[in-house]
Amino acid sequence: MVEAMTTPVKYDDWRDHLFQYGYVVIKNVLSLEKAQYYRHQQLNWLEKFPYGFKKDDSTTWKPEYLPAHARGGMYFRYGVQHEAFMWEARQEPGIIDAFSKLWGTDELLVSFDAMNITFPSSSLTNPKPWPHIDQSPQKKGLHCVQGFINFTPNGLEDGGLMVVKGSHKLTEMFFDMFPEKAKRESWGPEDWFSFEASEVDWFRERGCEPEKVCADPGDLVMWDSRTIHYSVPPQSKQMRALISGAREIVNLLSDLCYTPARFATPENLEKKAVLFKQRQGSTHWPHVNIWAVDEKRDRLGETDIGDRDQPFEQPVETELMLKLAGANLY
Ligand SMILES: O=C(O)CCC(=O)C(=O)O
Ligand SMILES: [Fe+2]
Repeated sequence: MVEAMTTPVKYDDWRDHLFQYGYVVIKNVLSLEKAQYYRHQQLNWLEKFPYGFKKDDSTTWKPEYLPAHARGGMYFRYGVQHEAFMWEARQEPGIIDAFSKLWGTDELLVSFDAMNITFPSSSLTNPKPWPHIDQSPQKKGLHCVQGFINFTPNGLEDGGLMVVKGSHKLTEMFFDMFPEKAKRESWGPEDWFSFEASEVDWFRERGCEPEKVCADPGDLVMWDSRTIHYSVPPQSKQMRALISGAREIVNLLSDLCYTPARFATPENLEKKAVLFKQRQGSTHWPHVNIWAVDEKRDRLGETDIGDRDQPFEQPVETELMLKLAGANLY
């Protein structure tokens, strides 16, 4: 049985905000220099493909010059989840400390999740909100807290993560009231539910308003997987007024999610270790939903000439990394 966190006490730190509003921004988990280093690594990664992307030439910040991605900037393929810099980021002490504090243990697993690089060009963005939660309506209580480490300035106008503030406290009530909705088909994973706009209104009528989450480079954003969330594109007018050089890149981050290793069954740990050895990406979840992200192998409707299933730079396998990956036991 998977353990869910019980209703928390007051901590007098960022955890109170997370539990009350369903999300939190933890400031300066990485230094500005470190954030810039990772931003550099991400852009270099895009330049390694044979599609013509150049980080210093904004005319190439378009899908035809970029590896295949989803929703304007989420990269799931090409073994990116296991690039050396992705693993370096996942082992950052500030990030591990935050998740250890949250769960009350430093024996954690980490997800093999996507990387996000979203450029301000409107052709890259998906303007339609896609409000959803990443925890199954069948699961009770808190099972998963997701996060990302942010590498670029991200203000109100810059697009990025929207949360429906406080909705994590009402999702259970929503599915109790409308049990037939919980059975609605979704695109695959069990731990996903997509809301219609009228359903989000149900939450708004109960005081949960959508809010743009703003963050500076080096900040860690965390949210309860029961909090309704989606991403929004930059509002282009304001964006053009703000842009200069590399700061035109509005949303550059790595998705991160850690949960206690004891949440995983031995079977899931084994599956996770296999995915890790094969350098496959998986879902947002570290301890369940362990399967390879099976994306289509084409790009812009054609055979992908830059397709690959291994990272360009293999990560150095540290003891911590092997434990986070489920390959070594705690
Ligand atoms: O782009 C974002 O910030 C949100 C993406 C998302 O839904 C997720 O990471 O679960
Ligand atoms: Fe999500």
